[in-house]
Amino acid sequence: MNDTNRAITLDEFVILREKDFPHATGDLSKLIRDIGLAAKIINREVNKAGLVDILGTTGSNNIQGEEVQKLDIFANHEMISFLKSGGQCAGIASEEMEEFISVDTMVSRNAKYVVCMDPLDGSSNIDVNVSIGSIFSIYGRISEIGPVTSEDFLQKGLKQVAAGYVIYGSSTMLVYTTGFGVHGFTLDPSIGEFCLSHKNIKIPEDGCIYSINQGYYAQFEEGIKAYIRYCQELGSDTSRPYSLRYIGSLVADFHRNLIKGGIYLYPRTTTAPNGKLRLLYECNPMALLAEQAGGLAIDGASSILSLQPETLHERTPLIIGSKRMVEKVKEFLLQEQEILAG
Ligand code: P6P
Repeated sequence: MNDTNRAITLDEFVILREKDFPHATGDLSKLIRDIGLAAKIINREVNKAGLVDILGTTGSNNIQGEEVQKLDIFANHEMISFLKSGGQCAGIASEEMEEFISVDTMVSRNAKYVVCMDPLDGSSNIDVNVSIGSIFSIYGRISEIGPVTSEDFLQKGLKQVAAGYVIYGSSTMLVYTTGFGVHGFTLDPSIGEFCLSHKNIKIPEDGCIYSINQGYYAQFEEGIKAYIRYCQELGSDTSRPYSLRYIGSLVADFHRNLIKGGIYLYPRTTTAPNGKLRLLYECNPMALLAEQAGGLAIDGASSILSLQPETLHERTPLIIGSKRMVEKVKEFLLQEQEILAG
């Protein structure tokens, strides 16, 4: 709260935080506000999905071979529309589009930023009323002016200038970072504004919740199997057995762990050797948020943020959450490597 003890809106907050950037022009603030506007429209449709003909699938599959939900397409369209009209985004890469697009309008073609996004993650949960989310990652473009290039998008996660997500849950929240802490805003429907509700979020260093699809247990590498067994054992030194919580929605599982402490794992499997989650618009933004909040994010061995993307939709294993818990997984994986090395 500020001295007038009223809520601080997202728009006010991003303007106030421009002082974090000595040469701020306000462009990044405008871009984050544009994403907030799109999120309000998506939220409206997500909240009434059961009432209108927007549930269900489009009957088509996306480039990942996954059934495309009508709300996926709607969310992608709305995000693109607001990013285009806002004038701060020169190009967009999306889970819903095979190729990136240049925003070739007078105001945008020389804009400073590009956006990678998963406009609606976890959309298979829409029809059963489980929390879903939008994920975004913002980079400074490398090309100077004109149409964007793949180089503008294929940047390491540590180069992100901002990242965040919107969770459409029991309440709708926007959580973001520009590299100066992680801040959460809750949508107040009575005024249609995201209001600061969680300033400078820090993930607990340890936790007692683990999120993983144990249905793939037989396909995991031995180190991951050993960690799962560790979570399930009685442990005098820690609060084990941990609780298994797996929503099937990365944003929802991540958000719970961010607030309460915990770990989310989507490791490689024998049938998905690079895991399922995409580096550019799922893992990198979540990894920046995790590290800014004091947590860790690895692919098993390396920091997610250090990975050099080669293609727009490449996948990576993801182990993300409370620092101590991620470090424990790394220990088990290192032990497995030592055993294999004989
Ligand atoms: P599985 C949703 O499709 C998603 O990308 C994440 O949000 C979620 O955590 C994961 O996939 C669920 O995948 O294979 O466990 O159904």
